Parts: sequence; structure tokens; C-alpha cells
Amino acid sequence: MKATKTAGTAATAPGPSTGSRGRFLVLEGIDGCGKTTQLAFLSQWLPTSGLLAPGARLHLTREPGGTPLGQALRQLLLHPPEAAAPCSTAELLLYAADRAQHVESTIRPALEAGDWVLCDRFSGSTAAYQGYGRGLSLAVIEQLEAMATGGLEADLTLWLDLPLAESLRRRSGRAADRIEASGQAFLERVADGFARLAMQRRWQRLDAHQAPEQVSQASARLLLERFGAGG
Ligand code: T5A
Repeated sequence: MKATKTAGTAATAPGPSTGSRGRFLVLEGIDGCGKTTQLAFLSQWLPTSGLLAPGARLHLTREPGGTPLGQALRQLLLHPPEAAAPCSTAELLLYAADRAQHVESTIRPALEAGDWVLCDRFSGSTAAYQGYGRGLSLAVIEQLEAMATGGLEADLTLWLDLPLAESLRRRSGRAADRIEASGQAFLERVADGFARLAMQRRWQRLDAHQAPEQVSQASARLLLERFGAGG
């Protein structure tokens, strides 16, 4: 596991709860679109950006795997022994279980304490991969999402938009996990799903085909526009 994908916190300064609800930021996109890279940038930049209230902390987390239960589920979902690979419906329910635990034990308490949460993937990934990719009912997925999140939505979702061919090029030479190994047609449906979801859910698109520094600058600009004094 890469260090930047481990759940953790960064503080502007140690301190108590800030009194107002924190912000919930999510990065979404196809495999290899650059989420980890941008998470590493944002984890450095956000605490110095002036956006967090004094004393508020930044929590870095991810799905699946943002809690101890989630880490066990992540292993089952992405690297199961062959005989234990979940069918599509079980896969959907395991991602929902991971999210329910994550929201309840980590994300909601952090937001209520006035902290910010930066999450690598959230419910949009379930709609993209299990809905558009696997072809499971989007209506059922919405119901499960409502149950798992208790209605919690991101304050801002950054969609890293990258052509599938480029994501495959970036990931070449790296062992694929079970989801990534589901085939080209599946990944095309997922990529198409992300584009549809971005429109439906009003996500902020970032052109992920640019150099990493340019993507970082664009995301910092968006955050300042949205959450800065004039936002
Ligand atoms: N999933 C997840 C579901 O099916 N349903 C769900 O509900 C949820 C929550 C999770 C898997 O689970 C699935 C989706 C996934 O298949 P993951 O750990 O989140 O797995 O895996 P990925 O999202 O695939 O993470 P990756 O680490 O593979 O990709 P990233 O984080 O998007 O990309 P990153 O930053 O590691 O970059 C990949 C490569 O590209 C380079 C990097 O250096 C790296 O080599 N790179 C760039 N190169 C050029 N220009 C740029 N701008 C670059 N940015 C990064």
C-alpha cells in the first residue's frame, strides 16, 4: 500500500473542535487517473492554504479500506483467493458495507469535529463500477448509497478525467487488482459511467491528461474558488 493512500491526518495546529462542520472532499475517476498523486499534493497544500479553520485537521482516507473493517474488505474485494472471489451482487454489498463503516466511524465524526476529510473514491465509484461497469441496477445502488451514507454527500467531488488508453498506459507494468483485471469492455463502461455521473452529480472536472503540477494547480484553484473567502 502506498503511503499516501493510508488513512491519516495532517493538522494546521493541534487544537480542539472548531465548532462548525468541516468539509468533505472526494477524488473520483478511473484506475490510474492520478488520484494518489493529487492526494499527496493536496495533503501538503490544504493545511497551508488558509481554507481550514484554525485547529481543524485534515483526514486522508480512501475506499475501500478507510477503517480496520474496510482493510479486511479491501483485501477480499481486490485480492481474494481465487475460490473466494465475490459475485457482482456480493461485490456491491461489500463496497456498501465498507462505506457504511467508514461514514459512521470515521468521516461523519471528523466532519462534526470541524475537520476536513479528503477521500480517495466514494459512492460515485460504486455507481461507475458496479452500476455502469457490472450492469447492476442503478436504482438499487442509489438505495444502498442512501443507507450506507445516511445521506452524507461530498461538499466537492473532483473528477480526474483521463482517456482510458492513457490510464492503461500509465498502469502498464503494474500488477492489476481483481477489478482492474475485469477486461477492456468493462473498463470502457466504467469510464463512460464516470462521464455521465460527473454531469448528473455536478462534479468538478479536472483534465487529468496534463502534467501532475498543472492538475495540482487547477485543483488548488478550484478549492480556493469554492471554499475561499469569496467562495
Ligand atoms: N471500486 C472502488 C469499485 O469497484 N467500487 C467502489 O465503490 C469503490 C470505492 C480501488 C478499486 O476498487 C474499485 C475501483 C478500483 O479498481 P484503488 O486503490 O482506489 O482501487 O485503485 P486505483 O484507483 O486504481 O488507484 P491507482 O493507484 O491505480 O490509481 P490513481 O491513484 O488514480 O493514480 P496514481 O496517482 O497512482 O497514478 C498512476 C500512475 O500514473 C502516474 C503516477 O506516477 C503513477 O505511475 N501519474 C501521471 N503521469 C503523467 N501525468 C500525470 N498527471 C500523472 N498523474 C499520475
